[in-house]
Amino acid sequence: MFVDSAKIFIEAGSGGAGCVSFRREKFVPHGGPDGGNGGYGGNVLIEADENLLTLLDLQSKRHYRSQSGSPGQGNNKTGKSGKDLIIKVPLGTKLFDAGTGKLLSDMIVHGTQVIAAYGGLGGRGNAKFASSAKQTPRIADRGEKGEKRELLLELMLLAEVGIVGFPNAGKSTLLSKLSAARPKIGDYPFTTLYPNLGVVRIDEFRSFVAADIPGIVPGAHLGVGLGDKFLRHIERTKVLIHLLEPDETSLERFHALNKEMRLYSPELSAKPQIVVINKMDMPDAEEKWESIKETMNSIGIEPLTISALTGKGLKQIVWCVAQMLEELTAKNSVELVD
Ligand SMILES: Nc1nc2c(ncn2[C@@H]2O[C@H](COP(=O)(O)OP(=O)(O)OP(=O)(O)O)[C@@H](O)[C@H]2O)c(=O)[nH]1
Ligand SMILES: [Mg+2]
Repeated sequence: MFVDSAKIFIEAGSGGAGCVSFRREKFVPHGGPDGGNGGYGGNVLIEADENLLTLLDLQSKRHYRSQSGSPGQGNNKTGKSGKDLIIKVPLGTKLFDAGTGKLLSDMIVHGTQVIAAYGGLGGRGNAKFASSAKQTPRIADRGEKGEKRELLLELMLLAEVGIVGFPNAGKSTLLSKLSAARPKIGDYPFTTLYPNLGVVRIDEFRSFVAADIPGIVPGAHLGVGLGDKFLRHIERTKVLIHLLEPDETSLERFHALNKEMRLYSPELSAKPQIVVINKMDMPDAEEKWESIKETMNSIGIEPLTISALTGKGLKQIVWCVAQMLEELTAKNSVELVD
């Protein structure tokens, strides 16, 4: 199951209590205070892990607590620190404080760790309270409480390319032909119920990650179909492949999907798109193509044609995406120099 948001409670361990103790040795009648400090409480850490794909684990287990520090001991021995607790999340997870809504971190690099709740400090043992005026202190601190908070985690997939379209357009078929991903394919709408990722090879050295986004229909922003919740997974993409079936309503559908994206976020609809007419192997496709091309050209769009089923035209799409990604990278670096 694909889970892209979760709320969890985390609590870091408390510090161990300080110790009240006095040195006791034969022939030393008045040994001084030797109570050690308590150990630190363990922290709660969040770690980005490329092997995870969803936040499913966090939805089934919602409470997390790291170990507390051990109390200090006599002979000035500091208590053992509590162990840190590490919670792993998929790449692309954003961490928010659920109480304030503040973004704490964006976990995009494999292996990165952030401390989401600090463990408490250990309490001071009585040795720390000794002074010339008070040589036999019988007090020690309690350990400090560990931090606790509610965390909201939101996964936003990291893909450079998003494949969007109406249900049945062939998005999953296309992803399965371009990559090793094996999303479910079916001749009925809403076969795909959650986004799928695939790595697409351009050549020996280059590749990009593409996401197949479940079908969008008019009114998605109002919750029609699967709604527009999955559109957030293309917020980080650089290029969109807008997939259409070859029929009389292609242009209408093209505008309808763009409208849904615009309603979701103007930035989404401003992303560069490659418009692709799929299923060109169908018997009447060539016939319909002429009028589709004409209407698309009239609004300044030059669509590509493919058959995801037979593989025709797929190389061209990959090259076209590669070129666009390269141009965007070059453009960004020029902007940086400016
Ligand atoms: N003839 C033909 N059929 C295709 C082509 N691409 C996909 N199909 C068929 O169209 C149907 C839908 O394909 P999917 O890949 O599941 O479409 P989708 O866009 O992922 O659909 P949803 O997940 O429901 O949004 C399946 O029966 C596919 O076999 C194509 O190039 N030619
Ligand atoms: Mg699909």
